[in-house]
Amino acid sequence: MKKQSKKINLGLVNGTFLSTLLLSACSPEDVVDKIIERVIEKALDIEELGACLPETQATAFAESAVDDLLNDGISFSASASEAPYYRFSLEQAQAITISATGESADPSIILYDSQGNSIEENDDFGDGYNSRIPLSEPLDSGTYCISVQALEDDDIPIELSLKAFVETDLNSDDVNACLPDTAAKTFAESGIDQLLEKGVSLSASVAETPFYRFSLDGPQAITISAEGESADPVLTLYDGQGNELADNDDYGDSYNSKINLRKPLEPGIYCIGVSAIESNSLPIRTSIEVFDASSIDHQTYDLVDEVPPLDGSYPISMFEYSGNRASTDVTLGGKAIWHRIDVNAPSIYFFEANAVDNSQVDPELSLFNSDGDQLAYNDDGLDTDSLLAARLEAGIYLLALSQAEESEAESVRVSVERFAKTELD
Ligand SMILES: [Ca+2]
Ligand SMILES: [Ca+2]
Ligand SMILES: [Ca+2]
Repeated sequence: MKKQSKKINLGLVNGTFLSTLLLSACSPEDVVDKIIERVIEKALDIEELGACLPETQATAFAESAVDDLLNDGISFSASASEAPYYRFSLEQAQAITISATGESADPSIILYDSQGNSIEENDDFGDGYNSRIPLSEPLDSGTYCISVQALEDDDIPIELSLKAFVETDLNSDDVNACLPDTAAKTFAESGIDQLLEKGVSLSASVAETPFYRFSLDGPQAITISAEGESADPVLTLYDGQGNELADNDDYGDSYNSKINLRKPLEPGIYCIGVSAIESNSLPIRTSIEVFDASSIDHQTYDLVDEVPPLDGSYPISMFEYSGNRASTDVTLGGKAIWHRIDVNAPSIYFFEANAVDNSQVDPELSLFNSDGDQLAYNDDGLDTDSLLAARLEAGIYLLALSQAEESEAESVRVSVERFAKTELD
């Protein structure tokens, strides 16, 4: 599914706010937390919904108490802008579960008592973006209110439901996780280390085989691929305990998936989950081979699908600092422009990308560590310009400047400002 993956979106209102905060700094940790919190709020443009007070207008779940309806459950579907509040009453104490479903809206819910005191809240339950409040302890009889907010899009319908609590509501319904007892096909009887050079692969539909298990006897940097464009595969890698390590839906310019693990996996047991967006009955070829940096197409760096290597085989610029600031004008076309940042001591960094010379370019910034993990991303901080804040430990980082909307090659000024932690003491 071609969809921009959800990224940590950090932005800032303006430099003034930052300077003020930094000058009034008393404790660096506090300041940074404040800045980052503020930045996240601004970037996500979250308007705090007020508490649900007795006089607050709310959609009623039923004309009278909902007790008799809980076994079957009751639900409403409406966007958060249409129905931000729901009210219900209980004649007797009841253990209930409240759910809000609509992943693309990214719901977040709060349960209030009749006076507007919040009892419980949830944004994301389990792996996805849906919300759930499972209350194993019965709620007393009385009137309650639920607020529903959409963090992503408040015009997308969210299904809000209320039903009797059952024990399994406490489990995240991540049916896709590969747990130690999950049935899975294996690539080999034992460790696949010796087979990686040639690669191992198996072909099956998701309906036949949703999981593949393999083990490594030594540390190995590997590449996992799933091919079958008409099925539109999605790959997820789990460790032996079922913890998710990495995932990918679409890689490069296709619907196939690929996970490159340039940092070697430790010896142990791993499991690959293969799902499909289009079809569970079409075959998908799942393979594992040794990771080979030279096999990576430069286009994946141009498109910010992968972090380029630091060996000089791909152009990466360094900032030229004057004091703690650096700024450079670049011409940004269809390819990302990469900068390397060497951090010697824990510091706070601010990156900006601004269109200059009246250019119409819409820049975006992504920050990665040298393992290729994305640490921060911002498209629009102020207008369409980008702004990123990050607290960085010593190490090597990479900043990608790219176009959010493809346009002609245009001028962009990319700037960086750093603050050593000690300067904030
Ligand atoms: Ca959510
Ligand atoms: Ca895919
Ligand atoms: Ca932008």
